[in-house]
Parts: sequence; structure tokens; C-alpha cells
Amino acid sequence: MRFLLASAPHADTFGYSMPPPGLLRLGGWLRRNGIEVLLEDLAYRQASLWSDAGEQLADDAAALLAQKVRDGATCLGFSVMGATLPIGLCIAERMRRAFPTLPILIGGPGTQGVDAALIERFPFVDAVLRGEGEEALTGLLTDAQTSGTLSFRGHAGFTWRDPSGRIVREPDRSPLADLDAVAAPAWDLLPPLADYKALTGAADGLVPVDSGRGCAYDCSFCTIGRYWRRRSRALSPLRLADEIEALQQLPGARQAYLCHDIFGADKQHALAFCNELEHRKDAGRALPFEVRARLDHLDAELIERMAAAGCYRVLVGVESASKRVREAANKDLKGTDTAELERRVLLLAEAGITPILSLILGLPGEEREDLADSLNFLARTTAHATRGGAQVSLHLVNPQPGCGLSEGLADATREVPGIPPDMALGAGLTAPERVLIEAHPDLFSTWHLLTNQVGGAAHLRFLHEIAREVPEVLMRYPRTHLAVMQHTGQGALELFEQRRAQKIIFDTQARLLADERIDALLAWEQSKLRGAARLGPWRQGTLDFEDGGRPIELHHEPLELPADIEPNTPLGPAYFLVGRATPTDFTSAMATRRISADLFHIYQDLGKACRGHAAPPARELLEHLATLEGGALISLPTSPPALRP
Ligand code: B12
Ligand code: SF4
Repeated sequence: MRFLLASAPHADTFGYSMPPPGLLRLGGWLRRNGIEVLLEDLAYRQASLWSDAGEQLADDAAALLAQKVRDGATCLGFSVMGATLPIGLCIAERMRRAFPTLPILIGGPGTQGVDAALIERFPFVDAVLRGEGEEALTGLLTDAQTSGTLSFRGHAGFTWRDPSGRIVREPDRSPLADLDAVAAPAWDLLPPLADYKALTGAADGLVPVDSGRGCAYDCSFCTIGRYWRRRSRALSPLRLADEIEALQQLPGARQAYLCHDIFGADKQHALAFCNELEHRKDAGRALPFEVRARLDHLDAELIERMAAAGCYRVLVGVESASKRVREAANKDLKGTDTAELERRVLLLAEAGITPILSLILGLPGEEREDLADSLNFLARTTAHATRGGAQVSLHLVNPQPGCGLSEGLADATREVPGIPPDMALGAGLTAPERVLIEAHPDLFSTWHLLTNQVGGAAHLRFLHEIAREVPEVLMRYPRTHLAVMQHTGQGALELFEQRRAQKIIFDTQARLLADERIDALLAWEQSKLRGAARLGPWRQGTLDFEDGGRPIELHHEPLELPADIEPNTPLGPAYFLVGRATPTDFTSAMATRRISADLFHIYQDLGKACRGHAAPPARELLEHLATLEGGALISLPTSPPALRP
């Protein structure tokens, strides 16, 4: 038995390219259990080989996998998220046509809640694994090796089709009791980490660590609690510290991304880990790390220890500043009213840990005042966040199948033209995927929005505009924005509405007040932005630009960008600009920023001009920059050393 485990392709919408931790773990485990395994990360292939694959994505992926089958793979497993389920199915269908007897399985979080439907509707899928892969796959494949036939009957965790066509849902499987039993990641079965990093820029060094699995909560918009059956397990503090230390041996690894969604849920565990890592850090044996957490799990003591251990960033799901809306979404952040949430955000920033404040706009029950409260919360926290600063990430509700919100909502969700799906950016774009998505709306609600809320699609468009514009304003001009709020007595929502009605950008809105203090603040924040671009933590890094996962590397220092570039240009596909620093200390952070289409085009032009040229940039780049400057599209720093001929 030679098992081929592939992750379905996706464009890396976060702006950093990370190898798939699930495949690395499963690969190591299967091999340790005597099963020959091949890993294929189709997202990596998509980024490296098929940047122009477009409509051919499924065909190209299938051709690549077909070669592995011809070379001896005898069973194929796909790993999917909701976003990659359609392309995974398209590839599986092609593989079935090419190899009618090759068993095809699917697993991963994208199967949550749709396992039986997948078996019922897609004859080329033989089985879906619900949940953890390690023991389920070894049981199945070892039996197959012994008996010579692959049979899902009696293997807990699988949903499959028996020979009469009946869907069989085997009982749930208990996950590994001790997560430390997992194997070390099988790095040698994937391309070298340095090759991944080369795709997104030499300074990108983020590496995922499967630090813990599952979540005991059940927030209505999220599938992760249910996928892991409301259980949370973490690697022991020592094992986790070992895994982070081991990353130092991987060329290209610079920061660790701990995958567990609720770091700090077990405070004693988190403290023990931080203390252990701090010792290793002091001995030069640890990398900086970032985590995902809930604010009710992060108190002052833990935050201080996290910072000491080298934590530089944390993704926190605030969701809404309204307790009522949070509670309705089953995200009750215990013991934390809005003032306490704010205090914790500021504690993080003061400790040098950048909080990414993730909020969801348009959750059921959200009234105008709740929305206003959320934006004001963001305005206050971004303005007062010292040291680490704060990032803002706003989303709309994409009710993925299998989450609480999707239950009974079949008629209440649909795609809304002009609003790209947050949970599937860069995915589902090819014609074969579109056919599937439209034919099976219940399976692919990842592309939908909640259209049954007050205001319907028009209100969603309004929220989408907020999600696109406000984070940019708050992250660029946090203090000026707060000063404008104080000066006008208006909240962040009203200010947004005014900009929208008058079709002006924030800078203009601020200048129109003709207030000396605000002008000075604005000039200061603009100069800080320029300074950050020229001298700040991005100085030694590269600016990369991602077009649906296509990185364009700019091997020169970032440019001063005029502050008045129109930020409201329709974005179409998502564009992300990624600033990466080579961390020289443990407080360095990375910044991923959504940018407007006109900035996209400027960077694209620059990228083309400097592609293939090592720094210092060649004459063509300088000529190109001069043209752009002549067209008033950019303004160049006064004497940027890297741009001198
Ligand atoms: C790392 C990560 C990423 C990395 C991906 C790295 C990579 N190359 O895979 C990056 C940053 C690129 C990423 C991107 C996105 N992500 Co993400 N990501 C994660 C994260 C934090 C960890 C995933 C992980 O590897 N866990 C560890 C491994 C061990 O677990 P696992 O993958 O689930 O695998 C186990 C089992 O599921 C099973 N299994 C998995 N595959 C298979 C296959 C077979 C055949 C079998 C038998 C078993 C099996 O066995 C494995 C071991 O037991 C999870 C949250 C989480 N904690 O899980 C979110 C998560 C997977 N991401 C999510 C989302 C929504 C996204 C984005 C859409 C976000 C966005 N808005 O852009 C994008 C998708 C990009 C795209 N266009 O498709 C959601 C998916 C929800 C869903 N229902 O699909 C999650 C669950 C976060 C959440 N709480 O909602 N992500
Ligand atoms: S949003 Fe976070 S806390 Fe809530 S269920 Fe998902 S992973 Fe758990």
C-alpha cells in the first residue's frame, strides 16, 4: 500500500506561504507505522508551477497526481478546507476517470457537516474521514496491507458507500488521548521549507506548528469546535518547546505559527510552555512565535509571560463589541465586558505583542448601535495601542456548512454579487468549481452571506465597504482618527458614512476640519508611515505583493506611497501587501495589509520591472519608477540608498 496524501490547491490568501501542518503530521505518523506515504501540497505547486494555470487548475493537478499513481501510489487521500472542497472534488473526479479502481478519500475541516452528502452525491468519493487522521488511517491501511483489500467497514470515523450504494456512517472515533503521541512533522516528504519561503519572499519565515487540536466552544459561525467534537488537546509544554526549537534546524524558519485556536485555554499549561521557551530563548534556542487565542483566556500574568517567551502577535476573535451580539453567536467571552476587552488588548500591545483584532460584521441580531460600538471599540484600541500596535481584520459572515449558523438556514444564505467570500478568497474561481458551487448551494455555503438579516443584500454591501475601508484608516491613522472623533463628536460609523456620502478619503475628511492639532497629527502619522516604509522594521525585508497567491517580489526598499491614493477602488479579487521584517529581536512583527486595486497595479508594474534583477535594482527599475513618479502615481523617497543607480 502506497498512500498518496494531497492537500487541495489554494491561493495563499493570508499572504504568507506555509506548508500544511496536517500533511506533515500524518505523513510522519503513517511512515512510523510502516505505511509508505507520499505527500503532495498542491497549494505549493499552484504557487510555484502553475501561476498561470487558471481554468486548467484541476486538470493540471490531476495530471501531477496521475503521474504519482503511475509511479505506484495505490490510494489517494485529499485534505480540504471548506474553501478548497470544490477544487478537491474537481480533481478527484478527474482522478476517478483516469484510474477507475483507485480508492479516493477526503478528510480535513472542509468536510464538517457534509460527509454523508459528499458520499451521496459524488460517486468518485469512496469515503470521508470525520476528524483526526492518525489512528483512523493506520487502522484502515494496515488492514488493507494485511488483507490485500481496502475496506472501510468497521473503521470508526469513516463515512462510506457500501456495495449496494447505501451510505454507512461508522461510529465516531475517539481522538488520541495524549497528543504527544503524534509523530514529528515529516519535513523530508515536502519540498524544503526554504523553497516555500522563496515563493513569498526571502524574509518570510513563518512556519506552522500543530501545537494543539480542537476547541471546547461552539461559536455559531465556526466549525472548529464541532469538527473536533468540542475537545481541546495541546502538546505538552516540553514537546511544544522542543518542536519550536527543532525549527531552528530548518533553513528559512524564522517565526513559529502555533495552530491551536485557543492558546491559553489551560493557563497553567500556557505558563509552563512560556517559561520553558523563555529559558531556551535566553540560550538562543527558540524562535519568536505567534498564537491564536480568546481574550477571556489572556490575563495580565499570561500576557507578560507570553511576551517574555517571544510571542510577537496574537489573533483574537473579538467578533463584536456588543456582549449581546457575542452571546447570540455563542461567543460569550467570560468575565470580559467591553472595557475589560479593551484593557486586555492594550495590555497585549504594551507588552509588545501585536493583537490582530478580528471582528465579524452583520452577525445575527446586530443593530446599528452594535455596529457603531464595534467600530468605536476599534478606533479607541488602535489609537491607544502602544509598542505592539494593533491590526484590524473585519469580516462578514460566511456560514460554512456544519457550523451552528448554517443549521436551518438553507433559504437564508446566498452569494451576493460584488462581495467576495471572506472564507474562500482566491478559491472557487475556475469554471468547473463554479458549476459545483452553483449546483450544490447547501454544500458550499462558504461562498454565501447571511441575506436574511435586516437590510438584506444592500446592508451587506454597506458592511463590505466598511470592512474594506475602515481597517486601513484605523491602522494608518489611529490617533488622527480618534482626534477627528473627538473634534466632531461623531463616532467611527458616522465618520465612515460621511466619507462615503461625500466620496472623500480620510485624509481629506481630517483636513476639512481645518484644525491645527489634527493637521499636525495627520502630518505626523503620514510621516510615520513614510518613515516606517523607509527606515522601519520593513527596511531589511522585501515587499511582496500577492495576486491570488502570486507573489511579486520587490528587491528594493519600499516606496513612499502617496497618502491620497484612492482607497475605494473596487478590489475585485483580494490584494494583499505583505511587509516582512527579518526579526532582529523578539518584538518584530509582520504586517499583512489589504490594498486597493490601484496600488496593486503599481506594485505589479514594479514587480515586472524588477523581476529577475538582484538588488541593487537595475536601471530598468529606476526608469520605471521615474515613469510612475512622472505620472504622479508614486513619490520616491528623497535619497533612498537602494534606489541609487
Ligand atoms: C495553518 C492554517 C492555514 C494555513 C494553511 C497552511 C496549509 N498549507 O495548509 C493558511 C494560513 C494558508 C490558511 C489559509 C486559510 N484558512 Co486556515 N487554518 C490553518 C489552521 C490554523 C491550522 C490547520 C492545521 O493544519 N491544523 C493542524 C492539522 C494537524 O489539523 P488538520 O489540518 O485539521 O488535519 C487533521 C485532520 O483534519 C485530518 N485530516 C486532514 N486532512 C486529511 C485528509 C485525509 C485523506 C484524511 C484521512 C484525514 C485528514 O487528519 C489531520 C491529522 O489528524 C486552521 C485552524 C486549526 N487550528 O485547525 C485554520 C483553518 C483550517 N483555516 C480556515 C480558513 C477559513 C482559512 C482561509 C479560507 C482563511 C481566509 N479567510 O483566507 C484560508 C484558505 C485559503 C484558501 N484560499 O483556501 C478554517 C477552515 C474552516 C473550514 N470549515 O473549512 C480553519 C479551521 C480556521 C477556523 N477556525 O475557521 N490556513
Ligand atoms: S471561534 Fe474560536 S473559540 Fe469559537 S469555536 Fe471557533 S475556534 Fe473555538
